Amino acid sequence: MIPSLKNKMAQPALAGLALFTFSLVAAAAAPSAAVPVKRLVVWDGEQANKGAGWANPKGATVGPQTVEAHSGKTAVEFKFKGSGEEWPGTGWNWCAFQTGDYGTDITGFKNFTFWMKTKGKIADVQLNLLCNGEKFDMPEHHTEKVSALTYCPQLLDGAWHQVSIPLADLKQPAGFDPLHVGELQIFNAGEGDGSFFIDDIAFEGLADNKHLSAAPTEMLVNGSFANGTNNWVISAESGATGQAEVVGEGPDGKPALRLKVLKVGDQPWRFQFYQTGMRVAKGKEYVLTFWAKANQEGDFTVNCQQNHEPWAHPTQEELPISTGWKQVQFTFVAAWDDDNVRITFTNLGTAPGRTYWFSGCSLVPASETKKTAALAPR
Ligand SMILES: [Ca+2]
Repeated sequence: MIPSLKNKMAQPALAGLALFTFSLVAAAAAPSAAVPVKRLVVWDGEQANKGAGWANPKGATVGPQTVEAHSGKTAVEFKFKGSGEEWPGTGWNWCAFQTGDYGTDITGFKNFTFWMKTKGKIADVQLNLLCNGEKFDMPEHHTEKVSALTYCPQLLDGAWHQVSIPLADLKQPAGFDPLHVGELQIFNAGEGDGSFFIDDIAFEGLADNKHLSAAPTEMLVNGSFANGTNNWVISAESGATGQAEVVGEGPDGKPALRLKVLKVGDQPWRFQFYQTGMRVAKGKEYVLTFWAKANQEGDFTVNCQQNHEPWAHPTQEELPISTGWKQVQFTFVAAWDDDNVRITFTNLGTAPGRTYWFSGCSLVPASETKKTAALAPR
């Protein structure tokens, strides 16, 4: 019998369920690059060490430990004891059960993979993936379960093994959101008394999906601010000071970067924020889209700038900002072939007390069409 796992988080009274949260360093599990990557580690206990879990039945535990690890010093241990009736199980959520726009976009990947070591009496290792919902654990969409033993028959021999499962085998039900996957569920389907050690949870391999390769490539990392201010630089200098915080005050409660000017410097641009490291091609058009508002009407400037000498920024635009959320688009044609440009939101340091909110930033190539106009420096 498979117990109903539906609404398990929404019903904390469910007998035997234990929820474990770990406020480890909220380090970035963010994708390491905007271009398609061949491997994305979502949890390894070291660089990507955010996470929280639940375990069932009563007495079972889950959490990071440092006795057994595949990488570094840390792996998750799920320790359980139970009869086959109970299907001892756990969920390890690498978004730490954050609600909203969290989770991993798995659409570009071919395989789900992790390292595992087992100890004690084990019956089977069934697993599936969960996506995040708009609210905490709702809707709870699971892929179909598979047995890890199908992919790694020697898994129960007590040594570390990599288990690699084609995502195509983890069949997604209607409504499953592959853009926000956040949890590995894993079950000992049968009688058991032992431990699963899990480390280096990752997605690997590029999906051979023509439809996806035609989609625009997001060039910003953490443009949504879902990972706080990771990948962004907030700069106040020459006397300018300010406060920066990521808050849930964006459109529809999404994360927003809130910047408050405390003191202005000698120039408005002394207070700015930016992201670096994008590659642009001369003559190619790019579209920056974001949401913005302020506590007073005014204007500010966005540009695409070289992130090195001579810091040229021929492509910039002064934009109005109002007290209500507005989605803003800044289209520019790259003036150079350059693999280290930055997108800067600047001229923010105009008056003490002025507060800005930015949310949902995205930068994509407009098309492959070469443009010849608008290349003249201003
Ligand atoms: Ca590790």
